[in-house]
Amino acid sequence: MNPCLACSGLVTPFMSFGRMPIANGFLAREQFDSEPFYELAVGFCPACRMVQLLNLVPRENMFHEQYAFFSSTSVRMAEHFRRLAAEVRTRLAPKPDPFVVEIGSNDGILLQHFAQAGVRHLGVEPSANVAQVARERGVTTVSAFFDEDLARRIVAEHGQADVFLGANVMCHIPCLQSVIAGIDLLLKPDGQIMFEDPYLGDIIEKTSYDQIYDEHALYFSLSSISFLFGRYGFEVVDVTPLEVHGGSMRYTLARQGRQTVSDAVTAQRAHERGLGLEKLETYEQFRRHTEQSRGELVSLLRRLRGEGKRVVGYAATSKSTTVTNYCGITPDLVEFISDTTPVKQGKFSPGAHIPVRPHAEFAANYPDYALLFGWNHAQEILAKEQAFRDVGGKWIVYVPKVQVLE
Ligand code: DWN
Ligand code: SAH
Ligand code: ZN
Repeated sequence: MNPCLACSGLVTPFMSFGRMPIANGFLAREQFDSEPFYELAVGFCPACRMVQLLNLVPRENMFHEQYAFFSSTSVRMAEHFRRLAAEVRTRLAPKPDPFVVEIGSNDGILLQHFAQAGVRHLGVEPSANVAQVARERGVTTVSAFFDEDLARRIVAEHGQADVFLGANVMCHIPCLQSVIAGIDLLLKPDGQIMFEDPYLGDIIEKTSYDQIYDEHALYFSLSSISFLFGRYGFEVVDVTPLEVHGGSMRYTLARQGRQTVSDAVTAQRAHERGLGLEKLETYEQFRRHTEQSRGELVSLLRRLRGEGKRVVGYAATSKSTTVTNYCGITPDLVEFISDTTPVKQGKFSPGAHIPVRPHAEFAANYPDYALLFGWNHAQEILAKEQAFRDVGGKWIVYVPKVQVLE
Protein backbone atom coordinates (compact mmCIF):
# COMPACT_ATOMS: atom_id res chain seq x y z
CA MET A 1 0.00 0.00 0.00
CA ASN A 2 1.18 3.54 -0.82
CA PRO A 3 1.58 6.38 1.68
CA CYS A 4 -1.09 9.05 1.07
CA LEU A 5 0.06 12.11 -0.88
CA ALA A 6 -2.04 14.35 1.36
CA CYS A 7 -1.79 12.97 4.90
CA SER A 8 0.75 10.11 4.91
CA GLY A 9 -1.90 7.56 5.98
CA LEU A 10 -2.09 4.40 3.86
CA VAL A 11 -3.92 4.42 0.53
CA THR A 12 -6.17 1.51 -0.49
CA PRO A 13 -5.86 0.81 -4.24
CA PHE A 14 -9.23 0.29 -6.00
CA MET A 15 -8.53 0.29 -9.70
CA SER A 16 -5.81 -0.05 -12.33
CA PHE A 17 -6.23 1.05 -15.95
CA GLY A 18 -3.07 -0.77 -16.98
CA ARG A 19 -0.18 0.74 -18.89
CA MET A 20 -0.80 4.25 -20.16
CA PRO A 21 1.22 6.72 -22.21
CA ILE A 22 1.58 10.43 -21.33
CA ALA A 23 -1.98 11.78 -21.74
CA ASN A 24 -0.85 14.85 -23.71
CA GLY A 25 2.09 13.10 -25.38
CA PHE A 26 0.92 13.47 -29.00
CA LEU A 27 3.70 12.07 -31.13
CA ALA A 28 5.16 11.54 -34.60
CA ARG A 29 5.48 8.08 -36.14
CA GLU A 30 9.29 8.11 -35.58
CA GLN A 31 8.65 8.37 -31.82
CA PHE A 32 6.43 5.28 -31.51
CA ASP A 33 9.29 3.00 -30.45
CA SER A 34 10.50 5.25 -27.65
CA GLU A 35 7.06 6.14 -26.23
CA PRO A 36 7.08 5.94 -22.41
CA PHE A 37 4.34 4.08 -20.50
CA TYR A 38 3.40 4.11 -16.82
CA GLU A 39 0.83 2.14 -14.88
CA LEU A 40 -2.28 4.25 -14.23
CA ALA A 41 -3.82 3.17 -10.94
CA VAL A 42 -5.93 4.94 -8.31
CA GLY A 43 -6.52 4.54 -4.60
CA PHE A 44 -8.51 6.00 -1.71
CA CYS A 45 -7.13 7.18 1.62
CA PRO A 46 -9.63 6.26 4.35
CA ALA A 47 -7.92 8.66 6.80
CA CYS A 48 -8.25 11.92 4.80
CA ARG A 49 -10.53 10.73 1.92
CA MET A 50 -8.19 11.87 -0.84
CA VAL A 51 -8.54 9.84 -4.03
CA GLN A 52 -5.17 9.78 -5.80
CA LEU A 53 -2.86 8.21 -8.34
CA LEU A 54 -0.61 5.45 -7.07
CA ASN A 55 2.24 5.97 -9.57
CA LEU A 56 3.30 9.46 -10.53
CA VAL A 57 4.78 10.54 -13.84
CA PRO A 58 7.65 13.04 -13.28
CA ARG A 59 6.17 16.53 -13.77
CA GLU A 60 8.84 17.61 -16.28
CA ASN A 61 7.66 14.77 -18.57
CA MET A 62 4.19 16.32 -18.73
CA PHE A 63 4.63 20.09 -18.37
CA HIS A 64 7.35 21.50 -20.61
CA GLU A 65 8.00 23.78 -23.56
CA GLN A 66 5.86 21.61 -25.85
CA TYR A 67 2.75 21.26 -23.71
CA ALA A 68 -0.17 20.44 -26.02
CA PHE A 69 -3.12 21.95 -24.12
CA PHE A 70 -3.98 25.60 -24.78
CA SER A 71 -6.84 26.74 -22.54
CA SER A 72 -8.32 29.18 -25.02
CA THR A 73 -9.45 26.42 -27.43
CA SER A 74 -12.95 26.53 -25.94
CA VAL A 75 -15.12 29.61 -26.39
CA ARG A 76 -17.31 28.56 -23.49
CA MET A 77 -14.32 28.21 -21.14
CA ALA A 78 -13.14 31.67 -22.20
CA GLU A 79 -16.56 33.01 -21.19
CA HIS A 80 -16.46 31.05 -17.92
CA PHE A 81 -13.13 32.65 -16.98
CA ARG A 82 -14.27 36.11 -18.08
CA ARG A 83 -17.10 35.80 -15.55
CA LEU A 84 -14.73 34.54 -12.84
CA ALA A 85 -12.43 37.51 -13.44
CA ALA A 86 -15.39 39.90 -13.11
CA GLU A 87 -16.41 38.27 -9.81
CA VAL A 88 -12.89 38.46 -8.38
CA ARG A 89 -12.54 42.09 -9.46
CA THR A 90 -15.78 42.98 -7.66
CA ARG A 91 -14.42 41.42 -4.47
CA LEU A 92 -11.16 43.30 -4.86
CA ALA A 93 -12.82 46.63 -5.54
CA PRO A 94 -12.50 48.01 -1.98
CA LYS A 95 -8.77 47.19 -1.81
CA PRO A 96 -6.07 49.71 -2.77
CA ASP A 97 -3.74 48.39 -5.50
CA PRO A 98 -4.66 44.69 -5.16
CA PHE A 99 -2.30 41.90 -6.29
CA VAL A 100 -3.59 38.67 -7.87
CA VAL A 101 -1.55 35.47 -8.32
CA GLU A 102 -2.75 32.62 -10.50
CA ILE A 103 -0.96 29.27 -10.88
CA GLY A 104 -1.42 27.09 -13.97
CA SER A 105 -2.31 30.29 -15.82
CA ASN A 106 -1.64 28.60 -19.19
CA ASP A 107 -2.23 30.95 -22.16
CA GLY A 108 -3.63 33.72 -19.96
CA ILE A 109 -7.30 32.83 -20.46
CA LEU A 110 -8.17 34.22 -16.98
CA LEU A 111 -5.43 36.72 -16.16
CA GLN A 112 -5.83 38.61 -19.46
CA HIS A 113 -8.86 40.33 -17.92
CA PHE A 114 -6.78 41.59 -14.99
CA ALA A 115 -4.00 42.67 -17.36
CA GLN A 116 -6.48 44.60 -19.52
CA ALA A 117 -7.92 46.33 -16.45
CA GLY A 118 -4.46 47.29 -15.20
CA VAL A 119 -4.71 45.13 -12.05
CA ARG A 120 -1.37 43.95 -10.61
CA HIS A 121 -1.12 40.24 -11.35
CA LEU A 122 1.32 37.36 -11.80
CA GLY A 123 0.81 34.07 -13.61
CA VAL A 124 2.88 31.03 -12.66
CA GLU A 125 3.04 28.60 -15.57
CA PRO A 126 5.78 25.96 -15.99
CA SER A 127 4.87 25.02 -19.58
CA ALA A 128 7.01 27.60 -21.39
CA ASN A 129 5.17 27.58 -24.73
CA VAL A 130 1.73 28.36 -23.28
CA ALA A 131 3.31 30.85 -20.84
CA GLN A 132 4.73 32.69 -23.86
CA VAL A 133 1.26 32.98 -25.44
CA ALA A 134 0.08 34.59 -22.19
CA ARG A 135 2.96 37.10 -22.23
CA GLU A 136 2.07 38.04 -25.80
CA ARG A 137 -1.38 38.87 -24.45
CA GLY A 138 0.14 41.22 -21.90
CA VAL A 139 -0.06 38.82 -18.94
CA THR A 140 2.95 38.96 -16.62
CA THR A 141 4.03 35.33 -16.34
CA VAL A 142 6.86 33.47 -14.64
CA SER A 143 7.62 30.05 -16.11
CA ALA A 144 8.08 27.81 -13.07
CA PHE A 145 6.36 25.23 -10.88
CA PHE A 146 4.72 26.91 -7.91
CA ASP A 147 6.02 25.83 -4.51
CA GLU A 148 7.10 27.31 -1.16
CA ASP A 149 10.39 28.53 -2.56
CA LEU A 150 8.81 30.36 -5.47
CA ALA A 151 6.21 31.89 -3.11
CA ARG A 152 9.05 33.37 -1.05
CA ARG A 153 10.59 34.90 -4.17
CA ILE A 154 7.26 36.34 -5.32
CA VAL A 155 6.71 38.01 -1.93
CA ALA A 156 10.24 39.46 -2.03
CA GLU A 157 9.65 40.93 -5.47
CA HIS A 158 5.95 41.90 -5.49
CA GLY A 159 4.74 41.76 -1.87
CA GLN A 160 1.87 39.62 -0.56
CA ALA A 161 -1.19 38.74 -2.61
CA ASP A 162 -4.86 39.52 -2.01
CA VAL A 163 -6.12 36.54 -3.98
CA PHE A 164 -4.58 33.22 -4.96
CA LEU A 165 -6.27 31.58 -7.96
CA GLY A 166 -5.99 28.21 -9.67
CA ALA A 167 -8.24 26.51 -12.23
CA ASN A 168 -7.67 22.86 -13.08
CA VAL A 169 -4.20 22.98 -11.63
CA MET A 170 -4.27 22.13 -7.91
CA CYS A 171 -5.35 18.56 -8.76
CA HIS A 172 -2.22 18.33 -10.96
CA ILE A 173 0.17 18.85 -8.04
CA PRO A 174 0.88 15.74 -5.95
CA CYS A 175 3.04 17.66 -3.44
CA LEU A 176 0.26 20.04 -2.40
CA GLN A 177 1.84 20.52 1.04
CA SER A 178 4.54 22.68 -0.50
CA VAL A 179 1.90 24.63 -2.45
CA ILE A 180 -0.19 25.30 0.67
CA ALA A 181 2.87 26.29 2.67
CA GLY A 182 3.68 28.66 -0.22
CA ILE A 183 0.16 30.11 -0.18
CA ASP A 184 0.51 30.66 3.56
CA LEU A 185 3.59 32.82 2.93
CA LEU A 186 2.16 34.55 -0.11
CA LEU A 187 -1.31 35.48 1.06
CA LYS A 188 -2.15 38.58 3.10
CA PRO A 189 -3.82 37.85 6.47
CA ASP A 190 -7.28 38.59 5.01
CA GLY A 191 -6.49 37.11 1.59
CA GLN A 192 -8.60 34.52 -0.19
CA ILE A 193 -7.82 31.34 -2.07
CA MET A 194 -10.13 30.37 -4.94
CA PHE A 195 -9.58 27.28 -6.99
CA GLU A 196 -11.66 24.91 -9.08
CA ASP A 197 -11.09 21.36 -10.28
CA PRO A 198 -13.12 18.42 -11.57
CA TYR A 199 -15.29 17.25 -8.67
CA LEU A 200 -14.94 13.72 -7.35
CA GLY A 201 -18.71 13.54 -6.73
CA ASP A 202 -19.38 14.12 -10.45
CA ILE A 203 -16.74 11.60 -11.50
CA ILE A 204 -18.42 8.96 -9.33
CA GLU A 205 -21.99 9.88 -10.27
CA LYS A 206 -21.30 10.08 -14.03
CA THR A 207 -18.70 7.29 -14.27
CA SER A 208 -16.44 9.84 -15.97
CA TYR A 209 -13.42 7.58 -15.56
CA ASP A 210 -11.61 9.47 -18.32
CA GLN A 211 -10.90 12.29 -15.83
CA ILE A 212 -8.33 9.85 -14.50
CA TYR A 213 -5.00 10.32 -16.28
CA ASP A 214 -1.39 11.11 -15.38
CA GLU A 215 -1.80 14.92 -15.01
CA HIS A 216 -4.66 14.51 -12.52
CA ALA A 217 -2.77 13.25 -9.48
CA LEU A 218 -5.57 14.10 -7.01
CA TYR A 219 -9.40 13.92 -7.14
CA PHE A 220 -10.90 16.42 -4.71
CA SER A 221 -14.00 16.56 -2.56
CA LEU A 222 -14.97 19.19 -0.02
CA SER A 223 -14.10 16.64 2.60
CA SER A 224 -10.51 15.98 1.46
CA ILE A 225 -9.87 19.67 0.76
CA SER A 226 -11.12 20.74 4.21
CA PHE A 227 -8.88 18.16 5.85
CA LEU A 228 -5.76 19.05 3.89
CA PHE A 229 -6.00 22.84 4.17
CA GLY A 230 -7.17 22.60 7.78
CA ARG A 231 -3.70 21.40 8.74
CA TYR A 232 -2.30 24.74 7.54
CA GLY A 233 -4.86 26.93 9.31
CA PHE A 234 -7.18 27.50 6.33
CA GLU A 235 -10.89 26.69 6.07
CA VAL A 236 -13.33 26.36 3.19
CA VAL A 237 -15.72 29.33 3.43
CA ASP A 238 -17.68 28.68 0.25
CA VAL A 239 -18.22 26.05 -2.44
CA THR A 240 -19.77 26.54 -5.88
CA PRO A 241 -20.67 23.55 -8.05
CA LEU A 242 -19.82 24.31 -11.69
CA GLU A 243 -20.89 22.65 -14.93
CA VAL A 244 -17.54 23.07 -16.68
CA HIS A 245 -15.29 20.11 -17.44
CA GLY A 246 -18.12 17.69 -16.82
CA GLY A 247 -18.77 18.85 -13.25
CA SER A 248 -16.31 20.87 -11.20
CA MET A 249 -16.22 22.47 -7.76
CA ARG A 250 -14.93 25.92 -6.90
CA TYR A 251 -13.55 26.14 -3.35
CA THR A 252 -13.07 29.48 -1.62
CA LEU A 253 -10.81 29.39 1.42
CA ALA A 254 -9.58 31.87 4.00
CA ARG A 255 -7.56 31.70 7.19
CA GLN A 256 -9.61 30.02 9.94
CA GLY A 257 -12.08 32.32 11.70
CA ARG A 258 -11.55 35.26 9.32
CA GLN A 259 -14.71 34.90 7.23
CA THR A 260 -18.23 33.55 7.59
CA VAL A 261 -18.69 30.03 6.33
CA SER A 262 -21.57 29.88 3.84
CA ASP A 263 -24.53 27.49 4.12
CA ALA A 264 -23.44 25.93 0.83
CA VAL A 265 -20.52 24.34 2.68
CA THR A 266 -22.80 22.58 5.18
CA ALA A 267 -25.13 21.45 2.38
CA GLN A 268 -22.23 20.07 0.35
CA ARG A 269 -20.95 18.05 3.30
CA ALA A 270 -24.35 16.36 3.58
CA HIS A 271 -24.39 15.77 -0.20
CA GLU A 272 -21.01 14.02 0.01
CA ARG A 273 -22.23 11.73 2.77
CA GLY A 274 -25.21 10.88 0.55
CA LEU A 275 -22.82 9.97 -2.29
CA GLY A 276 -20.80 7.75 0.04
CA LEU A 277 -17.51 9.48 -0.79
CA GLU A 278 -16.11 8.36 2.59
CA LYS A 279 -16.60 4.67 1.83
CA LEU A 280 -14.33 2.31 -0.08
CA GLU A 281 -17.38 0.45 -1.47
CA THR A 282 -18.29 3.56 -3.49
CA TYR A 283 -15.00 3.34 -5.36
CA GLU A 284 -15.30 -0.39 -5.89
CA GLN A 285 -18.70 0.21 -7.43
CA PHE A 286 -17.19 2.96 -9.60
CA ARG A 287 -14.69 0.41 -10.89
CA ARG A 288 -17.51 -1.97 -11.84
CA HIS A 289 -19.39 0.84 -13.59
CA THR A 290 -16.23 1.78 -15.49
CA GLU A 291 -15.69 -1.79 -16.66
CA GLN A 292 -19.30 -1.94 -17.80
CA SER A 293 -18.95 1.35 -19.68
CA ARG A 294 -15.85 0.07 -21.46
CA GLY A 295 -17.69 -3.13 -22.51
CA GLU A 296 -20.60 -1.13 -23.93
CA LEU A 297 -18.44 1.34 -25.84
CA VAL A 298 -16.27 -1.35 -27.39
CA SER A 299 -19.29 -3.42 -28.50
CA LEU A 300 -20.93 -0.37 -30.02
CA LEU A 301 -17.80 0.58 -31.98
CA ARG A 302 -17.28 -3.03 -33.15
CA ARG A 303 -20.91 -3.30 -34.27
CA LEU A 304 -20.69 -0.07 -36.26
CA ARG A 305 -17.42 -1.19 -37.80
CA GLY A 306 -19.08 -4.51 -38.74
CA GLU A 307 -21.83 -2.51 -40.47
CA GLY A 308 -19.19 -0.65 -42.46
CA LYS A 309 -19.87 2.71 -40.78
CA ARG A 310 -17.22 5.42 -40.51
CA VAL A 311 -16.48 6.65 -36.97
CA VAL A 312 -14.29 9.69 -36.31
CA GLY A 313 -13.23 10.97 -32.86
CA TYR A 314 -14.02 14.59 -31.99
CA ALA A 315 -11.46 16.52 -29.86
CA ALA A 316 -8.12 14.90 -29.00
CA THR A 317 -8.52 15.53 -25.28
CA SER A 318 -6.27 14.31 -22.48
CA LYS A 319 -9.27 12.28 -21.36
CA SER A 320 -9.37 10.47 -24.71
CA THR A 321 -5.94 8.98 -23.98
CA THR A 322 -7.45 7.08 -21.05
CA VAL A 323 -10.51 6.00 -23.05
CA THR A 324 -8.66 4.83 -26.16
CA ASN A 325 -5.93 2.97 -24.28
CA TYR A 326 -8.17 1.46 -21.60
CA CYS A 327 -10.80 0.35 -24.14
CA GLY A 328 -8.28 -0.71 -26.81
CA ILE A 329 -9.67 1.73 -29.42
CA THR A 330 -7.23 1.80 -32.33
CA PRO A 331 -7.40 3.32 -35.84
CA ASP A 332 -9.38 0.34 -37.15
CA LEU A 333 -12.32 1.45 -34.96
CA VAL A 334 -11.82 5.23 -35.05
CA GLU A 335 -10.41 6.53 -38.35
CA PHE A 336 -8.93 9.76 -37.01
CA ILE A 337 -9.54 12.38 -34.32
CA SER A 338 -10.55 15.87 -35.37
CA ASP A 339 -8.89 18.59 -33.27
CA THR A 340 -8.50 22.36 -33.52
CA THR A 341 -5.08 22.58 -31.79
CA PRO A 342 -2.35 23.10 -34.45
CA VAL A 343 0.40 21.33 -32.42
CA LYS A 344 -1.68 18.14 -32.19
CA GLN A 345 -2.57 18.05 -35.90
CA GLY A 346 -0.50 15.72 -38.06
CA LYS A 347 0.56 13.79 -34.97
CA PHE A 348 -0.82 10.58 -33.48
CA SER A 349 -2.75 10.10 -30.26
CA PRO A 350 -0.66 8.74 -27.33
CA GLY A 351 -0.56 4.94 -27.08
CA ALA A 352 -3.46 4.18 -29.42
CA HIS A 353 -1.77 6.02 -32.32
CA ILE A 354 -4.94 7.32 -33.93
CA PRO A 355 -4.09 10.10 -36.42
CA VAL A 356 -5.05 13.62 -35.28
CA ARG A 357 -6.38 15.81 -38.10
CA PRO A 358 -7.53 19.39 -38.47
CA HIS A 359 -11.22 20.08 -38.11
CA ALA A 360 -11.43 20.89 -41.84
CA GLU A 361 -11.02 17.18 -42.61
CA PHE A 362 -14.01 16.34 -40.45
CA ALA A 363 -16.12 19.04 -42.08
CA ALA A 364 -15.06 18.15 -45.65
CA ASN A 365 -16.13 14.51 -45.39
CA TYR A 366 -18.51 13.89 -42.52
CA PRO A 367 -18.35 10.38 -41.01
CA ASP A 368 -21.50 8.42 -40.09
CA TYR A 369 -20.67 8.79 -36.38
CA ALA A 370 -18.57 11.17 -34.32
CA LEU A 371 -17.28 9.86 -30.99
CA LEU A 372 -17.34 12.89 -28.70
CA PHE A 373 -14.08 12.76 -26.72
CA GLY A 374 -14.75 16.37 -25.71
CA TRP A 375 -18.08 15.43 -24.07
CA ASN A 376 -17.49 18.11 -21.43
CA HIS A 377 -17.85 20.69 -24.23
CA ALA A 378 -20.97 18.99 -25.67
CA GLN A 379 -23.12 22.10 -25.47
CA GLU A 380 -20.59 24.22 -27.38
CA ILE A 381 -19.66 21.52 -29.90
CA LEU A 382 -23.14 20.22 -30.72
CA ALA A 383 -24.36 23.76 -31.30
CA LYS A 384 -21.62 24.62 -33.77
CA GLU A 385 -21.79 21.24 -35.54
CA GLN A 386 -25.50 21.34 -36.36
CA ALA A 387 -24.64 20.84 -40.07
CA PHE A 388 -23.19 17.40 -39.24
CA ARG A 389 -26.52 16.32 -37.75
CA ASP A 390 -28.47 17.92 -40.56
CA VAL A 391 -26.90 15.50 -43.04
CA GLY A 392 -27.64 12.51 -40.80
CA GLY A 393 -24.41 12.40 -38.74
CA LYS A 394 -24.79 10.97 -35.23
CA TRP A 395 -22.93 11.65 -32.00
CA ILE A 396 -21.67 8.90 -29.73
CA VAL A 397 -21.11 9.86 -26.09
CA TYR A 398 -19.99 7.66 -23.19
CA VAL A 399 -20.57 9.92 -20.18
CA PRO A 400 -22.76 9.49 -18.15
CA LYS A 401 -23.60 6.40 -20.24
CA VAL A 402 -22.70 4.99 -23.61
CA GLN A 403 -25.30 6.16 -26.11
CA VAL A 404 -25.91 7.42 -29.61
CA LEU A 405 -27.61 10.81 -29.35
CA GLU A 406 -30.89 10.86 -31.29
O1 DWN B 1 -7.18 19.63 -16.52
C1 DWN B 1 -6.93 19.87 -17.68
C2 DWN B 1 -7.98 20.49 -18.51
C3 DWN B 1 -8.36 21.83 -18.00
O2 DWN B 1 -7.58 20.65 -19.84
C4 DWN B 1 -5.61 19.58 -18.29
N1 DWN B 1 -4.96 18.54 -17.55
C5 DWN B 1 -5.63 19.25 -19.74
C6 DWN B 1 -6.89 19.61 -20.46
O3 DWN B 1 -7.74 18.46 -20.52
P1 DWN B 1 -8.43 18.02 -21.90
O4 DWN B 1 -7.39 17.89 -22.95
O5 DWN B 1 -9.25 16.82 -21.62
O6 DWN B 1 -9.28 19.34 -22.19
P2 DWN B 1 -10.58 19.67 -23.01
O7 DWN B 1 -10.82 21.10 -22.84
O8 DWN B 1 -11.70 18.76 -22.69
O9 DWN B 1 -10.18 19.37 -24.54
C7 DWN B 1 -9.36 20.21 -25.26
C8 DWN B 1 -9.12 19.66 -26.66
O10 DWN B 1 -10.33 19.63 -27.38
C9 DWN B 1 -8.16 20.57 -27.43
O11 DWN B 1 -7.20 19.76 -28.10
C10 DWN B 1 -9.05 21.25 -28.46
C11 DWN B 1 -10.17 20.25 -28.64
N2 DWN B 1 -11.42 20.88 -29.07
C12 DWN B 1 -11.80 20.77 -30.41
O12 DWN B 1 -11.11 20.14 -31.22
N3 DWN B 1 -12.95 21.41 -30.80
C13 DWN B 1 -12.16 21.57 -28.18
C14 DWN B 1 -13.32 22.21 -28.56
C15 DWN B 1 -14.17 22.97 -27.59
C16 DWN B 1 -13.72 22.13 -29.95
O13 DWN B 1 -14.76 22.66 -30.36
N1 SAH C 1 -5.89 27.02 -15.76
C1 SAH C 1 -5.98 26.54 -17.11
C2 SAH C 1 -4.96 25.44 -17.43
C3 SAH C 1 -5.23 24.08 -16.85
S1 SAH C 1 -4.08 22.83 -17.46
C4 SAH C 1 -7.38 26.07 -17.41
O1 SAH C 1 -8.17 25.85 -16.50
O2 SAH C 1 -7.69 25.88 -18.59
C5 SAH C 1 -2.97 22.71 -16.08
C6 SAH C 1 -1.87 23.75 -16.14
O3 SAH C 1 -1.16 23.74 -14.91
C7 SAH C 1 -0.84 23.49 -17.24
O4 SAH C 1 -0.73 24.64 -18.04
C8 SAH C 1 0.43 23.15 -16.47
O5 SAH C 1 1.62 23.57 -17.13
C9 SAH C 1 0.21 23.90 -15.15
N2 SAH C 1 0.93 23.35 -13.97
C10 SAH C 1 1.24 22.07 -13.68
N3 SAH C 1 1.88 21.98 -12.51
C11 SAH C 1 2.01 23.23 -12.01
C12 SAH C 1 2.62 23.79 -10.83
N4 SAH C 1 3.23 23.04 -9.91
N5 SAH C 1 2.57 25.14 -10.67
C13 SAH C 1 1.94 25.91 -11.58
N6 SAH C 1 1.36 25.44 -12.72
C14 SAH C 1 1.39 24.12 -12.94
ZN1 ZN D 1 -4.68 10.68 3.33
